[in-house]
Order: sequence, then structure tokens, then C-alpha cells
Amino acid sequence: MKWIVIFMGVCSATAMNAQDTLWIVPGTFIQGNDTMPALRAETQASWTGFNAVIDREANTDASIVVFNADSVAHTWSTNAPDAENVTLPAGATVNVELPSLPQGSYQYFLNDEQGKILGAGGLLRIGWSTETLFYWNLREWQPSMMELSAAGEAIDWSLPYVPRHFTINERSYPSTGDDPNAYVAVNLNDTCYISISNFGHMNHVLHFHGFHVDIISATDHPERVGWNKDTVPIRKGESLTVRLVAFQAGMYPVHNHNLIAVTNAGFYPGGMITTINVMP
Ligand SMILES: [Cu+2]
Repeated sequence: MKWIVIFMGVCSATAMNAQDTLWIVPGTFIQGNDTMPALRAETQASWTGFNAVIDREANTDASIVVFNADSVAHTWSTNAPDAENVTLPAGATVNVELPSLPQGSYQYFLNDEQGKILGAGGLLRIGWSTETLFYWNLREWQPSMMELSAAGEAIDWSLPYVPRHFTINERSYPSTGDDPNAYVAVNLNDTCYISISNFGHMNHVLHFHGFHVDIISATDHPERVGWNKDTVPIRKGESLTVRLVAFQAGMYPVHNHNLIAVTNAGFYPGGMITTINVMP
């Protein structure tokens, strides 16, 4: 029986990114002139600044080992239906159950206030294997709020929320072009899938130039599955999957339709902009 389990483990490792351990790591996030205390869910024990993606098979119970390398406890959760909170004590290793889910895109995150604000959490992709896949982890960052939260202060959510940075996979434009998961490079007539998740504290809306995408899954709006749109809203906490059929060659921007979200510390262009590059 043990051998069967080991064999299955090896098999799933050859599919996508069968990450079996995550580290919750504190560090420093630098954007422009802003240096922010931050947290990440890393694929390794040391800080890189990028949140890991978890891939799992569809309709299968799964788990992941999470090591909380921070000096305070955090709370793990996901946006799966009926998700439960799991306490991650400081310095502890916890085996977290992942629910059996249909194919789609979801998110895992830290559900305590400090964990949410300091930005640990990533895509939970379910049921994808050989498809051409990209992912966009959407977040905003308000340095003053992060400083307060890192110091253990409670956040007054009635105050204005004025983020200075807007990122896709922890990068803002033009650095989004350096990320092979954010920059969609495909060949003419390829079909690809993009997992998008909003980890921020505000709603976002993305505008695709050149293409209408098909909504394949949406955690908060299942009625939108099957829609074919060039503008896709993603509510805070929502995850969705879109399918893009690259029927024409060229370079096409994808950008947040909210103008504040395409700036870096107030300067345009920046923030949540990436590119679809279809090579002939
Ligand atoms: Cu546009």
C-alpha cells in the first residue's frame, strides 16, 4: 500500500507544479522608493518575494505541508466552498488538508489581518496538466498600512485605502514582462489558459486588447462560465480561469481598467499591465 502511495506521488510530480511544502517567510518588498515589510508563501525556506502556486488534481483530496517561519501565528484558508481556517503556530510545521475540488482556479491565503495585508498567498490550480498555463496573482500594496500591521497594530478599515503599488505576481509593469507566468507568450493558433486571482482589498477589472477570452471557471460568479468577453471583473477574493485562443499574431496589452491600478507610486504607466505576445 505504501508503495502505491509513493508511486502516485512521483506521478503527480511529473504533472505541473506539485509543490508539497510551502514556507511562510517574512521579508522586505521593495517597489520604487518604497520598502515594505511583507510575507510570502515561498517554495523554499529563504525569501524570494514571490508567492508559490499549488497544483493539484481535480476531485481528489490532497494536502500540503506548511512551515510558518514567521515569529507570529497565522491562519491558513482558501476560497474553496466551506473552506476552514487552519492555525499555523509560529515556527510550526502543519499538514494542511486541501479540499477535493472541480477543475478551476482557486486561491490559498493567510486569513489573519497581518497575513492578508503583508501578502502571503497564491493560486491553487486544480485539474490542469498538459495545457499551456499562465497565472496572474493580483494585489495592491499600501506601505503605511503594511508598516502598521507588521508592528502588530490593528488596521482601521474605515480610513481611506490608497495603495501605491499594484502588482501581477508581485511585479508591476514594466517588470511584468520579465515573468514568464505573467507575460503571455504563445504561438499563433495556440490555446492557453490563464488562472487569475484577486488577493487584494479592492475589486479589479482587466481589459484584454486583441482578444475576447472565454470564462472557464469563476469562484464567485459561476453564472459567468461560458461568457466570452474582452473585459473581465474579478471581485476581491475571487479566482477565475480564462481561455485565450491566439487567432492573430502580434503584441497586445492587458491592463487594469481602473486607471489608479496602472500606476507605480502615482506615475503612469505601471501597475497591473502585461502583454500577450502571439508569435507567427
Ligand atoms: Cu484597454
